[in-house]
Amino acid sequence: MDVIGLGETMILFTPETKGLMRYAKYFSMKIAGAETNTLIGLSRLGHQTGWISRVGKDEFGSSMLSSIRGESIDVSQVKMDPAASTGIFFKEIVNEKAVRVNYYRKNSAASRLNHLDIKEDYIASAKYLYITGITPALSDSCLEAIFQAITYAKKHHVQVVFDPNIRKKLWSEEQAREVIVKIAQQSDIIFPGVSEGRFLFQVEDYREIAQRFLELGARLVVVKLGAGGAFYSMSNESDTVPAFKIDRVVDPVGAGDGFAAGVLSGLLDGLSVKEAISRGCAVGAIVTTVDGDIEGLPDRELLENFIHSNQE
Ligand code: CKP
Ligand code: MG
Repeated sequence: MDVIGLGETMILFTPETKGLMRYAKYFSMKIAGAETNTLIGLSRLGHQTGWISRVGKDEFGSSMLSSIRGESIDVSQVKMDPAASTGIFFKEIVNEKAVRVNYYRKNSAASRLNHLDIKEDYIASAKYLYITGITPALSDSCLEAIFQAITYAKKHHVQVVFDPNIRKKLWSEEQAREVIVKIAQQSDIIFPGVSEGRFLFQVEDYREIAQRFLELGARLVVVKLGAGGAFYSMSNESDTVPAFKIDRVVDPVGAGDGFAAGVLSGLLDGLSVKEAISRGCAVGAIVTTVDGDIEGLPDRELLENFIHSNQE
């Protein structure tokens, strides 16, 4: 296995029309969740991935499982929980600049994930463990599950890759700060955004943000700068990687997950860190040009064509 991810995936409803969702009559149904967005991105690029989670024993859970299995992700560690429902959320595109996410996920099946759901052998079989700051915000048992997975990863020299993905709707600022820092202290690779660095360390400069994460113990920190590309820092090297140009952002949600998929794919392929991050920028950019969190994730051919056309 190349990458194993753990976290909640939800059914995503998007109104067919833009504007306030209170006026929407028709919705399209998709699936989305930060960790599986990344795993699907990796799988489309040919890497072996697995997902640990729970879904409800309901129609949405069945639909989600077959979609994710259909993306060639191993779902042997996903339980169908008869005691709770699959989480759902709505993505309201009010206008080009205002995209709002409305969750209906409290006490969902995935929030009942616990440390006993994490199998040591399974974690040990991966090169990378991919986690985000969303999972520990879901419940105490999810928080324990995250730390259990990290413990097994450390024991078996599996690299821990962490996207802070701070969701203020899910927990208090104090809790978020405390837990995100604790996870960062155990992570090898971290993908923060500038606003997350600002929130955690009260500093604005992306170089400073990277430095703070390095001091917590990470080996590689990649700060996402959106249209400005990315800045990475390691003990002996740091640099800025330019972004790819796109005509128009159709839907920004999922770009960070696509970015993570691109970087990990590059590292798995043995590219240099800088080249891997450039692949991350490319995948993140492509994702924003398509409506939906996973629909824009490219396969190798689409990725190569995009990179090529940007170089012309
Ligand atoms: O940070 P991103 O826009 O890349 O993440 C988007 C995902 O998991 C989205 O798919 C949603 O389901 C979520 O983040 C979340 O729980 O907010
Ligand atoms: Mg993100």
